[in-house]
Amino acid sequence: MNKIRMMGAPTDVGASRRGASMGPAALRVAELQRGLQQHGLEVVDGGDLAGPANPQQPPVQGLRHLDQVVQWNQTVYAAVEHSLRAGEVPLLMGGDHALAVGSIAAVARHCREQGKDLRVLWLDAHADANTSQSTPTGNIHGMPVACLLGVGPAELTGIGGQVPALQPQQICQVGIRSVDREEKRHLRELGVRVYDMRHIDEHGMRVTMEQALAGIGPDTHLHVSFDVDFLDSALAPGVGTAVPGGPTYREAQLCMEMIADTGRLASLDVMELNPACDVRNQTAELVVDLVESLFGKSTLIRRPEGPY
Ligand code: B3U
Ligand code: MN
Ligand code: MN
Repeated sequence: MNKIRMMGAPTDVGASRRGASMGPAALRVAELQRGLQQHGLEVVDGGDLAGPANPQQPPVQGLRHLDQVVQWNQTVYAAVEHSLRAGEVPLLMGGDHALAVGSIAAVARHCREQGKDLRVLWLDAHADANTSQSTPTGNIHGMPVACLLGVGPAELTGIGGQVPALQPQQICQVGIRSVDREEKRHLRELGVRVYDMRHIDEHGMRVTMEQALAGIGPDTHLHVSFDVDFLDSALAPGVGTAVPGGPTYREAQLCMEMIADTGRLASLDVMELNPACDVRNQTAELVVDLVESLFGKSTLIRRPEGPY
């Protein structure tokens, strides 16, 4: 595994509930860097990126804080691109999930330049495929998937220089259990592969992840965009928009371990951790535990020849 570069994006401009801006600090307090280093990984903490404050304004034409979201995304885009160019594994610590536009646009550009096959795994309770027309809230953290697929304000869809940044077959969602009515139609029209909680209930996490990871090969760059509200809300209260009925601790561990087994994880977003909603930093500690698994904490005790 190449050197991992942690970078914080301490903002909540894409959300209406405040607090995700404290996510990077909570992950540092929960010792993310040391947790990963314990497993022999090289990890640097590049500190926090800077951007505009949260003006706490209402949405304008269905979009809250568009200018601020664009500025933060441009900064994230540049930082992730720089890290990938240096041969590192960028680990973006959000911050709200609107910043996945900049992060994934940078990864997509890098993959185009390097001739790599990009696959994005979107772990989330929400589909994040709203538009300014369909959004019930105006919050741009409910829109990054649509933006990456070319549907959204030009200032966001154009980040990275190619619209759309992603093709629908490159992204696959797992854990989804809260989708707005219009958003559901978008998802179908866009052709995004969604493994929702119903699918996990019926088939189990193992089969679900086998399906989600199918086709990953030696030339794949696997990007994981981990919205912490993916996890069951009883387990992970430290998020702004908690939804019950998510993966259990064991299911989440298996999910992360199966991703690690591919050996193709090359970039990561850890988003929406909200310490203002957490209890004694327990969600941050759980996230550190899961991110360790994502980077192969338990690989040595698994059979070396897995199905991936
Ligand atoms: N779908 C709702 C709720 C939501 C989406 N993402 C988060 N919340 N974190 C919306 O506002 O678009
Ligand atoms: Mn999300
Ligand atoms: Mn979410």
